[in-house]
Amino acid sequence: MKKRMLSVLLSTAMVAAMLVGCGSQAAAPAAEAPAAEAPAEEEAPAEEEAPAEEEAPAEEEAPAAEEAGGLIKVGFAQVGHESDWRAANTQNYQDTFSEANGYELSFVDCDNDNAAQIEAVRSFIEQGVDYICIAPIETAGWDTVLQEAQDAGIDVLIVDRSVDASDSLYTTALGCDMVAEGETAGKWLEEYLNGAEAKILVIEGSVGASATLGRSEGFNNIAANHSEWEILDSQSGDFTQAGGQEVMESYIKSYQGFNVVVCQNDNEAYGAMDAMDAAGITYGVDGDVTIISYDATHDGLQYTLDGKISCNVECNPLQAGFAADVIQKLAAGESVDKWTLVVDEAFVAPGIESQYANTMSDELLAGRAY
Ligand code: GYE
Repeated sequence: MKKRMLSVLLSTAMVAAMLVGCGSQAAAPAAEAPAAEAPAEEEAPAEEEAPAEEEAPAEEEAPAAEEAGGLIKVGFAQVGHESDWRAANTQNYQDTFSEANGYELSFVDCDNDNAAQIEAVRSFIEQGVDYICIAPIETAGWDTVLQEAQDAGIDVLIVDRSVDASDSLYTTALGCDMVAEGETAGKWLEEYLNGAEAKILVIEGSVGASATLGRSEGFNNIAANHSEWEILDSQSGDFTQAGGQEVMESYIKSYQGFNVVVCQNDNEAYGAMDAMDAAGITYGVDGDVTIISYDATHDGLQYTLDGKISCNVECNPLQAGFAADVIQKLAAGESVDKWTLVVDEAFVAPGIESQYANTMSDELLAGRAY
């Protein structure tokens, strides 16, 4: 049952990660983590050292997990491994919820299978973990298993994506505002086109995911104000490069004269660019088609710096520190906010000035570790 007596103080870096805003500064903890050495398993290596952080409060001491009676057991039901964003998010959880930091992490890669994810949560309940983090593949279908966790007295954190279920069924949620991300993309396009016509193709993320639903809703909110914009089609590329390529190849066969492609993550954009390259369609600031992408991972920002992706709306994957902060507070018997927003920015290619986005530069790219 619930084990709230643990009051292990987190390493300074974990706490500092919550205190700084997200955006590029929040990249600091992962940037300093030994990402290349960490195995793709439940636990980060014991030799991993917590990075120093100047924002850390003075009273935060090194973790005293053993004295406090053992490691905090955390189960994490991760979406899968569909994208570079996801890989960075997984690495960040494995680095943060390490034994060295006072945790025993049970990590399950649910491979984008909703039923498998619900079963993973059930097995965490059976194992009697102290806390469960769920990055929900889809928004729907969570009521029963969340009720089971609540009945078992286990705090649940809904992370990254959101669920339809009542917030009385989980302890807290954290992540980026997907609707706001979609609106940022739409407002940037509005500013960029400045009244010109747009024939838009959208490559959506995974069906039923809040990241997909929110980004579509936000973009459509802005598109609704523009009779000169036409969304020709909107289909799922499943947040993968192969999916983005496949959808773009079929769009190229079906549509002519499109001048905007919105990819709901960077990996889809890579696939869409491959498809356009093969078809001899030019894109980017000097091409016929304007590409908007989301995530702003390192490679996505490289393409933005190169002028191939015109606008890239960030979604910060370095969210584990926020989850650790919540868990530490709960372990100490403190109350937590129902929702923690991870803030994002947006980036545009050199030569574009925008009130909604930073113009890419070598310096901005150098600060992007994932
Ligand atoms: O944009 C995509 C990943 O849920 C915000 O999932 C996340 C999304 C991210 O596969 O790359």
